[in-house]
Amino acid sequence: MIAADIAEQIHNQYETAIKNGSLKLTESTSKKLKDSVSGMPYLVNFAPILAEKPESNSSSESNEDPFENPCDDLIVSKDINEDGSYKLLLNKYPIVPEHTLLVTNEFKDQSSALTPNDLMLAYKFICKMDNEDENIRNLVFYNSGPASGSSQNHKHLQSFKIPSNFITFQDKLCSGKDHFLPNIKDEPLQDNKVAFAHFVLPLPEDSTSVDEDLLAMSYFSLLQRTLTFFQDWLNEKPDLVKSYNVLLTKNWICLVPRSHSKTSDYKPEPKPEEPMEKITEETEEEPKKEEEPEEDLTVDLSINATGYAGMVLVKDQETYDKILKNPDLIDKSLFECGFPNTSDKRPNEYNY
Ligand code: B4P
Repeated sequence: MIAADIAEQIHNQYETAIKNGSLKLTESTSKKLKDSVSGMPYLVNFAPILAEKPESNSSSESNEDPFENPCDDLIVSKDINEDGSYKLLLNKYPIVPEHTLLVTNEFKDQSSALTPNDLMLAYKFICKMDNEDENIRNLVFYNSGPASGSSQNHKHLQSFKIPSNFITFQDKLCSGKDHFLPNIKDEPLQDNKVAFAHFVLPLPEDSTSVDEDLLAMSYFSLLQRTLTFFQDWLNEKPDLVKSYNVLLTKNWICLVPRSHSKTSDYKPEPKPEEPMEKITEETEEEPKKEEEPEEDLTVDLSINATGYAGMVLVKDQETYDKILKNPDLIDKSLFECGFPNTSDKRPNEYNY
């Protein structure tokens, strides 16, 4: 059982850790943007100070597992579920306050699938943390596999409050829809206006009807579709390693298959060569039109699960400026780090 006052415990521990210098909130500015095609809302967090740090905030420099013996100030609970399975830690390097980590007490691999117990714990945690009267909603996410954006191999789920007044595209997709399990007739929800593949299921409004079985069946039905990509792309891209993001709120669950953790790893397919121009015997040469320089559409983004809820972390000024000028670059980046949207495709036999 998760303690009834867990939100208060997190708050108090966070204050202590800040006061003692065990945790430092990285300064960032945030800006709301919208995709011009899909209308997908974005919240871009710009944290230039992170660009100065090594690629991962983790203690990977020492190859140590930072979650094995965490500093006391970061521990909210050593046994959050009162069954020995999970501890609750504060994120040592947050950019939003009270960002927490649900970490397995025994070492488990971050690429392992979520268990019914993991899912139920995450859901119960959200139920305890959400506060409808105060309009507080929480997101739990899981970055699994090398291309998912994860930097730590010790199994952990993460959670923070969804910024107030931010509506994710999954919220819109699930609005007014009842919970269902996918079958041959009803595929998981997928917004056909965004470029990247994702699979979403609405969860029951009444939290008392949500149990381990319902969460596990929802998760595994989405996981099956997610893993189909790695099966299908095996011949074309044999180096692909199974990676995906899980996003969970009280209202929905979403899985996103991942091909790259950052945009700089993406290599576009080479364009087919232009046919050679015919040489004609015309005498008068037409004056050559001055070619407009092509707009530079490359951005440098590392994307984890939060990106696929529209919350994007930007570390360098150049990328930030480009995104402010052209917010549609976010959808392009989410596509490059994911797989093509499949909402117009009929399910094949692998999906079942
Ligand atoms: P992972 O799943 O492995 O990786 P991640 O969240 O993508 O963060 P990463 O470490 O790659 O950092 P990034 O520059 O992308 O999670 C590992 C978690 O453990 C991280 O949260 C990390 O901070 C934390 N951690 C590492 N060592 C620790 C220790 N000794 N004790 C406690 N916790 C430890 O992102 C920088 C920061 O911004 C990360 O905290 C990230 O979670 C957060 N972030 C990224 N996108 C965000 C968004 N859109 N909104 C809010 N926060 C965001």
